[in-house]
Amino acid sequence: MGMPGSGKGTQAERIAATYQIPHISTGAIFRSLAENKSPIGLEAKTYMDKGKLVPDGLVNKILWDRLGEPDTVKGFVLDGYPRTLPQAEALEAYLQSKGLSLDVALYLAVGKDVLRKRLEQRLTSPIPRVDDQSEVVERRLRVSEAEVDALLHFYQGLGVVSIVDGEKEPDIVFAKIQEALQFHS
Ligand code: B4P
Repeated sequence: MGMPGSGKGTQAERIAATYQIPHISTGAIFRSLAENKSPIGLEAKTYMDKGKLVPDGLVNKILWDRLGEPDTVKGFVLDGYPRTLPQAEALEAYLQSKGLSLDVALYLAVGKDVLRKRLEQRLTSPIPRVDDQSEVVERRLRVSEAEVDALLHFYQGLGVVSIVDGEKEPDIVFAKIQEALQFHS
């Protein structure tokens, strides 16, 4: 969990590579579906390009499809999901129905000024994202704040949260994440 630009994608990639489990990013799935001009992808793109969250029903559908694939049997790292309280509740119900539970919910804590800078820098990458333009970024930060707080509360209630300082260098952030994973496993 974390605000846009907090490094969820960056760290989830490392977790997946280190623990040999699939990295499931709802944002990346939507971007790839949109690139391939699939109807779900094009619908999701209309929300993403404006800095809005994609509706829960649409996100849950693609997530259940992905979690049903055989490579998830030994575990998985979710990146960018859940992003709202109804998604968190839906995920809990889904996991319970499969006799599974989350090991840990990681929260990457990063201040807004640092987030703005990171997302601005990502605009200069070879494939810039429409949703990293400054006016869209402001909306994403606004939209995300209450949602992230609600998620943090929800997972604190389940006793599975680890808060990691996401402002440090990526290697240091990852070392802290590994400590948290060890603690919760
Ligand atoms: P995402 O694809 O999840 O992307 P993000 O929140 O912008 O970025 P992330 O936190 O992964 O940061 P990153 O590692 O890239 O979401 C995009 C959109 O998809 C959403 O706005 C929404 O519309 C839609 N969506 C996705 N999931 C959804 C859901 N469940 N429900 C509804 N809608 C959904 O890092 C950002 C930058 O910082 C990078 O350039 C990186 O190199 C840099 N960086 C990372 N860690 C750093 C560090 N420690 N120090 C310095 N720089 C760092």
